Amino acid sequence: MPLDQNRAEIAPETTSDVQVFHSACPHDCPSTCALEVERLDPATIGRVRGASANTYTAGVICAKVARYAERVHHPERLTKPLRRVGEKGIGRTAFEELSWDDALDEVAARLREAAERHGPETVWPFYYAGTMGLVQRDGIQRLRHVMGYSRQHSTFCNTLADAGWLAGTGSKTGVDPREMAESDLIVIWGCNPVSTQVNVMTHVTRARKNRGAKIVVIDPYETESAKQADIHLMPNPGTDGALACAVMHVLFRDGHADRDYMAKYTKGADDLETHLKSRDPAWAEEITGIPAEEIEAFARLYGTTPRSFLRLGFGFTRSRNGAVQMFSASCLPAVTGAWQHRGGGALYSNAGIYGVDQTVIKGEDVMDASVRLLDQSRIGPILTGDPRDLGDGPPVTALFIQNTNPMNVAPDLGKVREGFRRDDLFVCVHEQFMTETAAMADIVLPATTFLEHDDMYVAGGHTHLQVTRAVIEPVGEARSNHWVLCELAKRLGAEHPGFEMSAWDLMDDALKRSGYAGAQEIWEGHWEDKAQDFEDGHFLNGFGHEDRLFHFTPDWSKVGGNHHGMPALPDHYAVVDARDDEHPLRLVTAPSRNYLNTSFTETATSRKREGRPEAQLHPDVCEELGLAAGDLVRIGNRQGSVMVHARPTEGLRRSTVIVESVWPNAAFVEGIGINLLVSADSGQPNGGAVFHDTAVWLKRA
Ligand SMILES: Nc1nc2c(c(=O)[nH]1)N[C@H]1C(S)=C(S)[C@@H](COP(=O)(O)OP(=O)(O)OC[C@H]3O[C@@H](n4cnc5c(=O)[nH]c(N)nc54)[C@H](O)[C@@H]3O)O[C@H]1N2
Ligand SMILES: Nc1nc2c(c(=O)[nH]1)N[C@H]1C(S)=C(S)[C@@H](COP(=O)(O)OP(=O)(O)OC[C@H]3O[C@@H](n4cnc5c(=O)[nH]c(N)nc54)[C@H](O)[C@@H]3O)O[C@H]1N2
Ligand code: SF4
Ligand SMILES: [Mo]
Repeated sequence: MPLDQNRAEIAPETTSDVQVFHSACPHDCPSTCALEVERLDPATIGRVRGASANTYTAGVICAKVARYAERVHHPERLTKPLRRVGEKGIGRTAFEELSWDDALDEVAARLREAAERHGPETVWPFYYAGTMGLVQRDGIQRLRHVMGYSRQHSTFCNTLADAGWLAGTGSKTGVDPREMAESDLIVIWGCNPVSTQVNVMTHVTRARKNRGAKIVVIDPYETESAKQADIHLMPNPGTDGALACAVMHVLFRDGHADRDYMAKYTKGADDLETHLKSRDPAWAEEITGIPAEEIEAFARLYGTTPRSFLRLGFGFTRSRNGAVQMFSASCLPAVTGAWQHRGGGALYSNAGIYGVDQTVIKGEDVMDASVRLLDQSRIGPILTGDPRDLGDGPPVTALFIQNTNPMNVAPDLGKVREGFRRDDLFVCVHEQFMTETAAMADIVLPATTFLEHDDMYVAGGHTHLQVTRAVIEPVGEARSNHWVLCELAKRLGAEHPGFEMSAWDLMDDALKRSGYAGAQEIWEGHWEDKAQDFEDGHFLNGFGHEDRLFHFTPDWSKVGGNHHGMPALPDHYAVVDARDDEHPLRLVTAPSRNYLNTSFTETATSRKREGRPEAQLHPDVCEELGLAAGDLVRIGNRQGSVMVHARPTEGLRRSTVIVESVWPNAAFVEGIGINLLVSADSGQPNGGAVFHDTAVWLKRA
């Protein structure tokens, strides 16, 4: 088997015994840590550490990536192309090995056949965030656009958060996260950084040590981050809009609103003040469950601390009203003018600062906007033929999947499973492991990890652009996404300059087009810091909208087409899956610490640390139902029910249940996971999955 022709040389050797190479964490985590990887020999890595020279990573990474050798050199890594000869869903024993040439020929033939029969839109290249590298993640777009295959609306993760942030600020940028060290108050809102982006805590800890900063966490349960906070506000899920309004009510009422700032930098302040009159802490207590005194105290603290930093996460946007929740929270620093102060303001994401031109990587030059757009979070309804998604178009009869595990992570899992089981659906999955999605495939192709291919990374959670080279040779016959796409392109007759270039050259070309130094130069320096200056980071030269103002009265139609009924001002937008007599609890499926989505569910250490899927329940609820720790409970709604073990805990409200995720289906007693209960409804105005927005019933199993 020839080596990957499209891959640059692996990193050159250094002199010491164990050689250390720069890399970057490819996982879908805002931290995008700068890494130092020990290479024991050209095929083997040792420990992975955080780069201490990187001012954001500052030498710290999460435990699961520190032991990445366990994942790269896992005995169950896929090492050969496979063809399914047995039943769908069983796993490895249902597959036989075949050569790369045969496998690629077969995939190309099946995609061609499908397109000949139903038209190219019947083929759906499906991808997400297994690697966040700009070349290896997004190259699939090029094949899609050249071939006229169905387009994908990527809504698993940040669609609702983006919509809400953009509505007010108009720009996907914010304050440099390193400034948190200079804050006096840090509000961690709807995120759980101890688990989901550990480096936030490094900078939070600095503020606490150096300045005695106060830490507030706003989360429906007592996460590890909440345990470290001075104040934990515990809202009912999906009610942060009400909390934000009540806080602003107090800010106006008690003279903490900065009228000069608002006059200069914002639009709609008078309407806002009037609107907030009726939204006092007592009103918000009814909705959020947070006692009015706690809201008052938090508002006072926020209003009297100029250097107040909001670290806004994704968690509180994963509901039908998620965009409004994010928008409402983002209004706070525009009321107090906290944006003007070092260590003040807010950060949701800095993904908007990089401006890397991905036209060639994604083949955007040949994209036909009239080709249908399928919403990835609705893969269940789509594969089961929902006319709301397919309209007059053809059914999806061929899926080519890279970088995602929809059989676990997608909403409405019952339909996803039903869809994948269809006999008339051809599925090719390019994967590192025999995931439950790969097990449904007709052809499985082995994929490299980030340590076996070249790529470049931007980060939402900080400001560095990083270029990496492969550190080790591919494991077995694993090949990169880019290589597979180029080989398929050849066989499908897909012509585009991007298929003639190596991953390295694609990167180099994109960087130079975007005004950066070339790939080699950045790789040698490990990263380039694209931090904005103070004025821009704090929007002191104006916000992102044409009028340069922050909008308290957003134009939702500019953010997405489905804006009917959305509130004109920050508010509690009561469109969530509300509790009722039959469904008295609200389910939140927050990420678990030792998995990253479903990545690492294959590693023994993560599995051991997580134990088993559990429902965290208030002790009173357990008592009512006669439940002891470890008893099986059944949680359900109209979509179905799943069984998990009960874990009584004081750290949540009686009406909230937490099942940390994302476990393989096979970890559940009945072989189907928590996303069975999550709706495939999309949030307004631009879509977005609603993973934490589910009313459920619960009983002893
Ligand atoms: N260990 C680990 N790290 C991860 C991931 C993982 O699976 N595991 N996933 C990665 C990915 S893809 C992403 S997008 C990020 C996401 O990371 P975060 O931004 O942290 O978002 P979530 O993890 O979805 O949710 C964070 C918290 O929001 C809370 N939450 C849920 N609903 C509400 C609400 O209505 N209001 C409020 N105030 N809080 C709410 C949840 O309880 C949870 O503790 O993390 C990344 N990092
Ligand atoms: N219940 C619940 N469900 C959720 C969430 C939640 O909080 N709760 N979070 C949601 C969120 S925020 C997200 S982002 C999605 C994420 O969902 P996914 O993007 O599907 O994330 P993973 O489950 O980690 O699956 C990524 C897969 O890509 C593979 N992979 C990694 N690198 C490469 C590569 O270079 N090439 C190829 N071919 N494959 C590769 C990995 O082995 C892994 O199996 O899940 C969503 N689902
Ligand atoms: S904290 Fe996030 S970015 Fe850093 S190593 Fe862990 S998963 Fe990767
Ligand atoms: Mo995500």
